[in-house]
Amino acid sequence: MSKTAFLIIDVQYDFLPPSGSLAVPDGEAILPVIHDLLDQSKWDWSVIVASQDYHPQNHISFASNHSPHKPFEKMTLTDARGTSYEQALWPDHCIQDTRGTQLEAKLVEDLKTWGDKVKLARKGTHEKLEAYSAFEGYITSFQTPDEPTFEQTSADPGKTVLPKQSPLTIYLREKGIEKVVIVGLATDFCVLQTALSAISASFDTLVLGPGIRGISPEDTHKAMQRIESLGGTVVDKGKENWTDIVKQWMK
Ligand code: VGL
Ligand code: ZN
Repeated sequence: MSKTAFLIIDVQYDFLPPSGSLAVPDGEAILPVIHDLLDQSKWDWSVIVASQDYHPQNHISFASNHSPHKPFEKMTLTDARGTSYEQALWPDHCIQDTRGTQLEAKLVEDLKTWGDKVKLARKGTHEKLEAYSAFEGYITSFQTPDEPTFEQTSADPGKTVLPKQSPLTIYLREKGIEKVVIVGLATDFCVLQTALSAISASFDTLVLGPGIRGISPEDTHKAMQRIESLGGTVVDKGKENWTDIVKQWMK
C-alpha cells in the first residue's frame, strides 16, 4: 500500500459560518466529514498537514489596504517579486493573533490525538504576496508553531518556489508519501491551488467533494473540472459511499 497524506486546508473560523469574515456558504457541513477522517479506529494516515491562512494586517489581498476599493472587486497589483497580477480583493481575514485565523476547536482536538504525525503549513504571511496553495507555506510544528521570520513577512522573498521544490513537497517526499487526500475551504481558491500544486509535484491527488465547499458555485464547478482534467481524482459531493471510494483509491 502506498503512503497517503491527509491535507486539511484552511478550516479556520474566518472561513466558517456563522461569524467568519469570509465565511464559505455551508462551510460547516465539512466538519463531520473531517471528524470522521480523523478517527484513528477507521483511518491510518502516515502524515496529516493542516494549512492555516495567516496574514499580517497590511496584507496585499485585503480591500481595506486599497481604499476606496471594496471586497470582491478585482484589481491589478504588483507583488513583492515584481509580478503584476489580478488580485481578488478580500475582506480582512485570518489575521495573525485573532480568533479568525484559529483552526476550528474540534478539529484541533482531533488533530492532537495524532501526535507528531501532524504538521502545520502557514501561508500568506508575506505582506506583499498572495498565497493560496498549502505548497506555498512553511512547515512548522502543530503543537508549538514557529511565527514567520522577517523573510516570510516583509523582506524580499526571492524567487518563486515551484511545487516540486516547495517545503511541503520536500516534507512529504521525506516521509515517503506518494498520494494526497485533500479537504477544506475554499474549493475555488485554496483547495484548488493546493490540488494543482500537488498534481504538478507528481502526487497522486484526490479531492473529496463531501469535505470541501466553495465561495462561488460557478468557480467551484470549474475548479473540480480543472482538477480532473489535469489528472486528479474528484469524488462528488453527493456520494454517500465516499468512505469506500477513498479506501479503494488509497490501496
Ligand atoms: C482563501 C480567499 C482568501 C481560501 C484564502 O482559503 O480559500 N480564500 N484567502
Ligand atoms: Zn487569505
